[in-house]
Amino acid sequence: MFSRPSVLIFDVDGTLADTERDGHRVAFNLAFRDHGLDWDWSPELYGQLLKVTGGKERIIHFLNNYLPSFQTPELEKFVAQLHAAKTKHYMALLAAGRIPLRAGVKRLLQEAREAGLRLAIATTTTPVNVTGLLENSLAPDAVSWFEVIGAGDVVPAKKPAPDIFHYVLKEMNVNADDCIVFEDSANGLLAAQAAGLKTIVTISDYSKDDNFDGALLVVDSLGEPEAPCRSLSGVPCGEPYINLPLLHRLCNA
Ligand code: XBP
Ligand code: MG
Repeated sequence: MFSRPSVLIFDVDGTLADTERDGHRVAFNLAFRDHGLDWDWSPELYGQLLKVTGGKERIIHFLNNYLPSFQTPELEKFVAQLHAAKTKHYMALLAAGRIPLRAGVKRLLQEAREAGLRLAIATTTTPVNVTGLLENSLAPDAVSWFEVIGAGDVVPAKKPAPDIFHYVLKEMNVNADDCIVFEDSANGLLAAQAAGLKTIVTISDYSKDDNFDGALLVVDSLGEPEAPCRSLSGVPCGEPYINLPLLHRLCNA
C-alpha cells in the first residue's frame, strides 16, 4: 500500500456541506433584522460578497462597497457584535439539522479513518461553526476524528492567503507532499496551492464558475457508489467516485 497521502485536509463551507446560501446567508439576514437593519443579502448579492472570506470581513466589505454612507461609532465593535449574533443563528440552523453533508463526505472520511489516514480541517469559518456542523451533521463524536481543526481568526490572514494551511501543516507536523486538500472555491484552491498542497476541488453552487487551474482534479462531488462523481477538469477520475485508491494514484503519479 502506498504511504501517500497520509493526511487529508478538508475545507468546510462548500466542501463538507453546502452551507452558504441556506445557512450562513440566512443567518446574516436574521442578525441584520435583530439589529434593526434593513439589509437583505439576496442569494445573488451573497454570491458576490462570498469573494471575500470571513464573515466579519464580508460585512465590512459590504459596507465599504454597498453602503459607504453607513456610519456607526466603534465600527469594529459593531461588526463583531453583528457577527456574533449571526453565528448564534447559524448554530441554531445546524442544531435544527438544516445543513446536511455533501455526497461522499461521510463515506470518504470513514474510509480514511479505517485505513489509518490522519484528518484535519482548514477553514475560514468560525470554530464553533465547525464543531456545530460536525456534531449535528456528521456524528456526535466527529470532532475527535480530526487531529487539527484550523479555523477562523486563528491565523492573521484568511484564504486566499495560505496561513490556515501553514497552520495545519505545522500543527500536524507533516509535509505538504504527504497531504491532499479538498476545497470548493478559487480562494481555497489559491490558499492551498500557495502552501504547496495538492488539491481536489468539489465545485459548489456558488463556486461553479471559479477558476480552478492547477487543481489535481475538479469534480461535481466526491460521489457515492450509487451516485458516481463527474470529472469537470478534463482529467478522468478513473474511479466512479473519489476513494483511497484514486487518492494514492493521484498522490504518487
Ligand atoms: C467560507 C467562509 C466563511 C463563511 C462564513 O469558509 O469564507 O467566512 O462564509 O463563516 P471556508 P463565518 O470555505 O474556508 O470553510 O461568518 O464564521 O466567517
Ligand atoms: Mg469553502
